[in-house]
Amino acid sequence: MDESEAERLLERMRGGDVRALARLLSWVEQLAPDRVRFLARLHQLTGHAATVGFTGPPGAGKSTLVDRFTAVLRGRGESVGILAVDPSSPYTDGAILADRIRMGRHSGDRGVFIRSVGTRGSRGGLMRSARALVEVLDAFGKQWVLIETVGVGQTELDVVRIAHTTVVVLVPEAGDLIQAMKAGLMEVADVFVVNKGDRPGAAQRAAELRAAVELNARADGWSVPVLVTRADHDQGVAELAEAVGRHREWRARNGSPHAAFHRRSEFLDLVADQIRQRAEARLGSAAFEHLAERIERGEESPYSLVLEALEAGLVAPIAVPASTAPIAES
Ligand SMILES: Nc1nc2c(ncn2[C@@H]2O[C@H](COP(=O)(O)OP(=O)(O)OP(=O)(O)O)[C@@H](O)[C@H]2O)c(=O)[nH]1
Ligand SMILES: [Mg+2]
Repeated sequence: MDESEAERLLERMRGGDVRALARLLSWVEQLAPDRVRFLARLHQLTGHAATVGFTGPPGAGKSTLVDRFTAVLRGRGESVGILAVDPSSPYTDGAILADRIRMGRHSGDRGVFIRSVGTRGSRGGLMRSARALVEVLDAFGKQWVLIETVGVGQTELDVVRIAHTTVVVLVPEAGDLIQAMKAGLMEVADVFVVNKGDRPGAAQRAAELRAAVELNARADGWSVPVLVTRADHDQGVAELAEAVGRHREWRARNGSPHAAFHRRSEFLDLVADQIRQRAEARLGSAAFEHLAERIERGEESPYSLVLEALEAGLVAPIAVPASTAPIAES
């Protein structure tokens, strides 16, 4: 697929064509140089969707909660896109991890679009793919984009940073809270949920979390709500939707103090991606092969060969190809 075909798909997608949406998602997921210009123009069509990240340890009930949250939004007639991000999963291209994503009930609902994203090599690569996917769903017209991550590693924290509001889902078991704190979840949570409220210790865990939240009062002034839910029985989900709504309004008024920093570091990463991809595109050229053979022999310093490659312009960024027609705002 080339850029002009992507634009035709975009037009169909803007008209509500879900197959065009699915194909575009697959295309932008790989942030190849030829897709970046398209994304740059697509970005002008975005900024309307509210994005919510759900993270927390495996099995905490994130998918169940996303599913019930989706039901609340659909009850209000609002459209929803869901991204299930699993860094450890080899599945890509929209393969749905059916047993992981307990959202079967929305499968016949045209107002809900579910997509899963698997590994993308580097952790930053996955985050940037996920952001591109969110932007496509936003441009499609989804009013909400929910992002579920599996696990609580650095990748997951990076991914939830894409979201305007981050919901951290824990369970009553004590070890979980300690793990969460170690993993840095205190810093990313805009809303805490203690799910599986039917289990012993839920109220105590919530009280501990509230104390921790008070102790770590946020510099930006948002006071992080702590909710107890029982997602499988639909309990506490309306309160969660209310808390997310409140955070969204608060953020619209106050902005996010971290946003500028994250935008800057993400920009640098994108630049580095592009340079790397362009450099890789030159692998195999005669000049590069000549250098590579010298590196393989191991007789010369790799550092001096790097300098030589740079000086020879072998890895220098290449001019960006000419643009095609601009995307019409509609
Ligand atoms: N007892 C109880 N079980 C629940 C509750 N919410 C969800 N579950 C169950 O917990 C299990 C895990 O739920 P999921 O929604 O798949 O959890 P998850 O966090 O998405 O799991 P991963 O995506 O694998 O990390 C399922 O069997 C759910 O039915 C709850 O409030 N109480
Ligand atoms: Mg899940």
